Amino acid sequence: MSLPHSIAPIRHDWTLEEIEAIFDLPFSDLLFRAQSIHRDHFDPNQIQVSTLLSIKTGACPEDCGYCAQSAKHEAKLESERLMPVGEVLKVAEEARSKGATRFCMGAAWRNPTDKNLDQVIAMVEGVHALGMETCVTLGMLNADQASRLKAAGLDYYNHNLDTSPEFYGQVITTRTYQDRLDTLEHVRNVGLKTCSGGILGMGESRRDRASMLRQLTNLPAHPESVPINLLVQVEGTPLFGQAQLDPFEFVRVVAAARILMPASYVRLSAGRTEMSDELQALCFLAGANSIFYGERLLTTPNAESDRDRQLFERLGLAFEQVEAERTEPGACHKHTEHKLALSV
Ligand code: SAM
Ligand code: DTB
Ligand code: SF4
Repeated sequence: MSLPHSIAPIRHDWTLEEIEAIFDLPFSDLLFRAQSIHRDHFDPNQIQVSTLLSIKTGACPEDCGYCAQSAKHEAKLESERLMPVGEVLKVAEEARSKGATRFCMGAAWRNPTDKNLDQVIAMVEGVHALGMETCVTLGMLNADQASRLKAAGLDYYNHNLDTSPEFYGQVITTRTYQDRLDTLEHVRNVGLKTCSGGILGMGESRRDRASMLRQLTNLPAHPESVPINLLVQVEGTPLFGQAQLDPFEFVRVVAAARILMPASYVRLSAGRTEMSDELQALCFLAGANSIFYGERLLTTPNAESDRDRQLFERLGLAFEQVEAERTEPGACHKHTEHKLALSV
């Protein structure tokens, strides 16, 4: 007779030492633990699929060392003004017809002005009316802007911590770590779902990676979505030419994120063009259950959709479709399967 299986509690009090011990586990033990926790909360063969669109590109006043869109760097990039609502909705409709259930819109702003926000709100309402989940990432928000977005029907706000508090100053100097935590607090306070994660491969140490995850897991509520980006190296940015991260270290971070935030979606985010199919499969095994799908991220190419469809088919994975009734972390997620055939 097998012993009853107890589900690990959702915790917000992890110490750095505990998290470092997770990172130090033998690889197979780490993956087994992550996959077991994953199965307590999710169907392991379903992947949430989001499509990303840059609604306002480049000329950003911030100096994030990884980003092609900073006006402070030499990256070759055509700046574009805020897209008209109709054009955005056309792209969203196309993404929906290919199987995406969430549409994420990104703008290269330090923070939106109230006039900017009026236009973004029209986009959110339009995408919502298409029956898709909506996500925006617009930089820093104040409390009032967060509640306006909530009232417009926005589902998620993406705002990444990017790295550990200790390493942060080597990557960004124009806004503080506390600024980011404050924006996340405004977003949480109005009942928007938070999407927050970071970037790996910027020259940070394993301790920094553990420390970043500690910040995320010890927030008052776990972000519902945790994007783990592999740095996309863009010529002209300060971080171009960084040494490549050991791919197994990337998988370890995904597994640790799954263990620390059991009921959150962990997104295998930027950087998939540089990953083999085998590495992505290991990430799914480690508990990643969300991807960006579609040919472009914001300013750089994403993995080809054909390749993704083939990979899903080879691995027996399906696009997840969230039912109208939404669920919160901690509850068991309710999904229906979205047949891949629909997306071809
Ligand atoms: N300007 C807004 C902000 O920074 O909050 C929103 C857009 S910004 C491009 C969103 C996130 O994309 C960043 O926080 C960062 O984590 C990620 N990102 C940007 N450039 C990247 C790159 N080259 N490689 C990996 N991730 C990147
Ligand atoms: C996130 O964590 N990754 C996305 C999204 N949130 C906005 C952005 C990735 C950007 C990759 C580089 C580019 O295309 O400019
Ligand atoms: Fe601007 Fe966002 Fe890029 Fe930073 S990450 S430079 S805030 S667009």
